[in-house]
Amino acid sequence: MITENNTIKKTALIADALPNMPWEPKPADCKEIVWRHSSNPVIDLHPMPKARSVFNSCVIPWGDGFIGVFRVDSLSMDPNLHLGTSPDGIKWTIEEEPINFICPDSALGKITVAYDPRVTRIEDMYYISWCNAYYGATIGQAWTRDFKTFHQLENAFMPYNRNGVLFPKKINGKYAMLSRPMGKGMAVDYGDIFFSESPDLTYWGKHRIVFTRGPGKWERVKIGPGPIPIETSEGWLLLYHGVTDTCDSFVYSMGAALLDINEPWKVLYRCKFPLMTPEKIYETAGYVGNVVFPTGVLADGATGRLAIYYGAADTYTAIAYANIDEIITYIKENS
Ligand code: BMA
Repeated sequence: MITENNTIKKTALIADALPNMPWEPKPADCKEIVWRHSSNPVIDLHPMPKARSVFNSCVIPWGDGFIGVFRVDSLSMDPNLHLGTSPDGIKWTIEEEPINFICPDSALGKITVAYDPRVTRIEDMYYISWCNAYYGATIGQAWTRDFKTFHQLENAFMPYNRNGVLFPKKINGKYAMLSRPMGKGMAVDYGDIFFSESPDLTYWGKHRIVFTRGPGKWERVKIGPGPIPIETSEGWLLLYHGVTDTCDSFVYSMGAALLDINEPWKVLYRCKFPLMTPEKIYETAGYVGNVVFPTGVLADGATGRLAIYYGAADTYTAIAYANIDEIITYIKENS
């Protein structure tokens, strides 16, 4: 962005330096805002004996490397959450067995179906949110300090809801979450992004609409928050998925918006174009073709680099890169 005295105003990424995160410079011939890792997918089909596919997962820095909670679809196609570790954010070792969550109340029920996890660090605590099954899809929650013992919390909302994404800091003294209430199954009567707050992660309220589907065709069927919001000097950067319909299926793309820092239900800018649509073979062909589904992001506060982890075609895990300045400028110029 050019300011009045003709200098480039840089967007600050409010994040620690992360010099060891995956990164590749933008190829010289690339005209896009977001570019793909050259050896995508980073997790291929059948990465371990009991897994059919690993996708829609979330990674964060941990020690000298990285750790993540992964959506693993088993050989029987049942999704569950597994822990994974990596020295470089690219080569992942994923545990064969699902995470064993300590349940605080048997009435919550055993976790049988769990998918699309997000991991949020708030101070020295790590919170996991995911799509849980409790008489239908809702938002499961848990915490850990060490990634060895995991404590389940109450479900955040009543069914039906998906894509619960916790902000990485309290806002006005409260935990803050974006989610996407929705009809049963694949019903698409509605599917818009809401904000909610909670004093204790149990009682969620003060629900506010953030934004609704459309108007662009690429996001006319439903939308949902993606990775945890990214704090910048210009507001919260929200990457999200937008879904359209074609004559035979859905197409999932990645969009972006900038939300107010103190009142994140207020949208400052919303990009009218998707930043990434399915185009590589690993995105267009798989168990569910034409899906890019961003769920994790690594950010380097020193350089403004982003590594976006996304599920491709409900089959693979892939990475794309972006630069915070370019994304923010693009959103503002195309909102
Ligand atoms: C959504 C979720 C995601 C999935 C997507 C595309 O409703 O089930 O896990 O990636 O559909 O199939």
